[in-house]
This record gives sequence, C-alpha cells and structure tokens, in this order.
Amino acid sequence: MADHELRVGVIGVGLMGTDHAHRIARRLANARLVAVSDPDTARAQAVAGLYDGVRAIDDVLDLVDDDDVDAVVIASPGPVHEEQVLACLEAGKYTLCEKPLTTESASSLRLVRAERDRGKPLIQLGFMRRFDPEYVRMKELLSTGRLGRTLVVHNTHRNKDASDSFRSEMIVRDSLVHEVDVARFVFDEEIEEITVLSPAPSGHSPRGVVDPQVAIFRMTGGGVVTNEVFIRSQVGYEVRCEVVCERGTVIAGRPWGGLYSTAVGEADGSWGGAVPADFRARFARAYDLELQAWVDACHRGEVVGPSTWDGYAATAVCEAGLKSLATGAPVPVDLADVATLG
Ligand code: ISE
Repeated sequence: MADHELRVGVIGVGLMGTDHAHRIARRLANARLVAVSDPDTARAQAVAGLYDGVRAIDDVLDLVDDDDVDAVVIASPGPVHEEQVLACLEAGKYTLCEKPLTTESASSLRLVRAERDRGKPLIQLGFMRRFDPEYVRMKELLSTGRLGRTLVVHNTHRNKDASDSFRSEMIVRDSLVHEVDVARFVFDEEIEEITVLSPAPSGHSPRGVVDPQVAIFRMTGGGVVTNEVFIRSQVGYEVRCEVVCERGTVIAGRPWGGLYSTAVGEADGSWGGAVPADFRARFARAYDLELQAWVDACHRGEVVGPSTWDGYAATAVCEAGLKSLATGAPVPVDLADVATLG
C-alpha cells in the first residue's frame, strides 16, 4: 500500500461514523480523512466541513470508486452493508465494516465467498471489544493455560436508553451480536445453539419490546455463555465479561479505581466513580486501537482482527437467536462448512 498517509473515506456519518471520522482526522497516525458520504447529504456536508480538505460525496458508491480514497470505513446501518462491502471488494479497497456484517446469514455468506473468490482478504469487521486493552489482556491470560480450560462465561451489556424504534430484533442483531463475538473470541470455538429468554420487560421498554433479554449460548466444546442485554437500563453504559475457568476467573470491564461506596440518599447507586454514558466513551481506546491496527495493516497490505467469517458466524447466531426469541426454545446454529468455501 501507499507510502503516503492512508486516505480514508467514511460511509455513514451517524453516531459511530461521525466518531470514526473524528478519530481518523485527529487521532490516528499515518491516515487522513479525505471524504465522507451519507444519504443525509446535509449531514455529510456538515461533518466534512469540520475538517480541512474533506469532501462530502453524495453517492456512497462514488466514494468507494474515488481515486483519492485508498480505504473505506463502513458505518452505515447493517441492511445496506452487502452492496457497499461488495463495491469495496470490486474496487479492491481495504475496508473496515462496522458490525453487523449484514442482517441475514445468506448475504453474509455471499460476502465471505466474494472475498475468497478475489483471493485476498480485504475486510476487517468492527468488533471493537477484541481491541479493548482489558479484553486483550483477558485473552492473553486465558491463552497461557494457567487458569485451565474455560468453562463458563457471563456477559453483561447495558445501554442507558434507546429510541422506541429499537425493537426486540435489533437488540439481538445490533447489541447481542457483540456478546456473540466475545464468546467466539474467548473460546476460539463456534456457538452451536442459542436460547433467548424474555424476562418481564422493564417499564421503560416500549409496548411489545422485550428489554432486557437473557441469551444462553452453548459452544461446540460444551462451554456455556450467559448474556444479559438491557438497552434501557436508565443508568449508563455497562459492559462486563466474566470468564470462569478450571483454576480461576477473569473479569473485563469491572468498575475500578478509587473508593467503592454506596449510600442511600443523593448518592444512591453510586460507587465512587462514574458510569460511562455510552459506547463511544467506554470503548474510545478500543476504537482508537482498532482503527490504528486497521490503518497499519492496510499499509502492510494485510488484514488483521475479526474477518468476514467472524461477521458471518455472528450473523448466523443472531438469526438463530431471532427464532429463539419468538419461542424461548433453544435453536441450533446452522453454519456453512468452511471446507466448501474454496
Ligand atoms: C450499538 O450499535 C453498538 O454497537 C453498541 O456497542 C451497543 O452497546 C448498542 O447496544 C448498539 O445499539
């Protein structure tokens, strides 16, 4: 890849895309933000206007084909990812695609195949927790074997609030999908069965929306993962992962530092520290490391981090999860045979 700064175009400048645009423009080394595109062209122009020399390009596919764009970040909603990722593959451009890869396993698998047919990986999936320093250290510790085999994992994933349009299905596809990736990352195995339970909903969840949800994964090696996802917790952003092994446990994302205290009254429910408001604050460092690793890999002509296969496997698990959400019964995960992919 080029010996100049990597010239990056960002597709989709909603919450995450705007955050990534800023990160590329201001915080990354050896990269430069050169273009943004969004169906909301006024918004794209507003984001482009924040930085010198950044163009707003009306048509997303024109951004992909632009000769001055070396590499692309896709931060648009999942349902439009297939067309955009395919365009990046056809243009031969390195791409960081935010999760989910797509919203159905069939389209995700088409992308896995399209990338393999090109003969060279180009796509990194945006599962940022794999770059969070605590998750990285947890994985390193597990890999030493000192704790023995991993038996059980408990994930907690809470957001402060969500709009009424964030329905039960989106909690599976857009939120639980992170736990799906964490489980596969921690165990280095696929998920073979998922059960999604529907507790009595919070009074803050819109009519008909199951929030919180509790999902249980069974791994191919027999391990079990429990997951609580609660999108309208009213408090803030809390993401934790506790791994239980034969000879010890590890927790990533535990509140730490300073005094631990609880008190009735004004400070009810506080612990001596602040709960981050959302994922941009909690995972800011992980996103920086994720995008810097992507930029560095682009310069080396490589792809690091989660792959299209990881994106496909996560989509397939969520698809089974949606079936389970409807009945509460366990649903097997139907994954393509890797050997048939060529
Ligand atoms: C959002 O899309 C994310 O990826 C966040 O990490 C997650 O916490 C949130 O629930 C999703 O909506």
